[in-house]
Amino acid sequence: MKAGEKGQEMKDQEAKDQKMKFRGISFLVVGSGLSGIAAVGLLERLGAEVVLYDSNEKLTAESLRALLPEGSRALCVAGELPEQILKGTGTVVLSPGVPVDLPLVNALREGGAEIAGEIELGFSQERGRVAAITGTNGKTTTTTLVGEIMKAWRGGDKTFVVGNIGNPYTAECQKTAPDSVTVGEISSFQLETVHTFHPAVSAILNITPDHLNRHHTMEAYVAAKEKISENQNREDICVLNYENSYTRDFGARCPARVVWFSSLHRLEEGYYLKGDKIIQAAGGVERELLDIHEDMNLVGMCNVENVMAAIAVSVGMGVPMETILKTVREFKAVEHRIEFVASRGGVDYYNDSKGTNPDAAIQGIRAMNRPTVLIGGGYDKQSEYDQWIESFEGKVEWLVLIGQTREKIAECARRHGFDRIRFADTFEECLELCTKLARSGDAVLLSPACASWGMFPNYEVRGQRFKEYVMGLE
Ligand code: UMA
Repeated sequence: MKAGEKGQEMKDQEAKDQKMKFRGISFLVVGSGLSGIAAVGLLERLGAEVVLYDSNEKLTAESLRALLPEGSRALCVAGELPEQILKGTGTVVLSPGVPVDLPLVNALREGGAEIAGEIELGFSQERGRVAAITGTNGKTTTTTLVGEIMKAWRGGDKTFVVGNIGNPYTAECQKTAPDSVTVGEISSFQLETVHTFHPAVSAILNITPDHLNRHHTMEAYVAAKEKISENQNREDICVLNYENSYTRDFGARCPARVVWFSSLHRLEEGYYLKGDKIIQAAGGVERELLDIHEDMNLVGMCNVENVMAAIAVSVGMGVPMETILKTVREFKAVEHRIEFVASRGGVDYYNDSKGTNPDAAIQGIRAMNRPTVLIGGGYDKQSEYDQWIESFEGKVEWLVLIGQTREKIAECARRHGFDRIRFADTFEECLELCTKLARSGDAVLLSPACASWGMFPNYEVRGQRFKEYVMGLE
């Protein structure tokens, strides 16, 4: 038998063993969004018995079934969960948007069910190495950049970019191989349900208040983020931001070897910004890697931090520095993250729809270098807006507010002495108003400091609508 055939035989055997492990075990997948549907797909491919459940009473068993691939044997349930399923479930796979402290989840837990999620399930099938990135802001940009670096190093067919970025881990994990790399954008929601997840390199970019309606306290939110490295050891790496008080504190407790990055301080070891240059300091030797103006197409200090983190993660994964730097030089902004859309009538339009919390929106406004008409407001995540308003620093000409939070933000702005505020009832009205208010030389920035829910299904649709409007302007 040739070596290739033997390898294939071993792979087939492994796949059979995995199927045996799952055969007959009953799984309850909660949530019929992206994550839930992909989880059902994986579990069925592994031979497990699956119930797909969604608590949305507007859905029906038929509408859930229509979301599944043809031939799926999963039992579909919408609305109320029958008692016998509640009691007879072995493992529950929660979608990230389902809170882990719901009465339903507590009842399942008390009934003896194990609670897992997309990341845990995907990792159970992982055969390669994993780099995992979390943080309140910058996750998508950093994950995308690391993904591009890995593709340049290992090739597109050996690189999988998964998780919160919108591509469920469970859809890709079976394609992984011993020489493949998985790059995961992992949210705090997803980290709440990991148990054995063990990345070779992890990163926490920053932690600032967000999602407090879900996690309730800052302590719980921070604890969820820290779970990214709970199974790591000194052979693994955790990349941390030296300038964030939460991540700096975590450095002392982190089970992995810490690699720091800093935009403000010179570091003995790690990556830091010196003037306009990103420096690598290692073993007493300093190397100038990049000029942040000449070698980067991304704007804002947040992106300098993202690039430093991406370099640190990639070096940790073993990528040669030349491959990393070449990719960074070619990398353009991620969609919806301080994305330049177009110039119309002398006004530059920027789409930062991913600015879904005050801290992310601060990065957006900081990146502007001219008078700005700013669009804010949306779904109420019980955030505080004071620091965001303070970050306007005379740059914001008008604040145009939409959505559930508009009164709360207006009140906060007035407390800080800012009253150039206008309200709009619809997104269209808001966009037309911005075009009227902006003068040649100004910027219009959609960076709302709030989630889009209530007016849009997600921030992508909000950003897309903004871009369509701008592109339609004369
Ligand atoms: N549902 C229930 N019971 C509940 C709550 C929700 O049955 O108590 C059902 C809803 O009726 C709906 C489904 O669950 O049918 C939605 O599940 P979901 O909210 O987890 O959404 P998915 O489409 O599965 O997308 C999820 C992530 N969503 C959230 O975390 C809210 C996506 O992140 C992620 O890309 C995807 O899995 C793949 O991993 C989005 C997100 O908004 C981008 N993330 C937050 C953020 O970035 O701030 C964390």
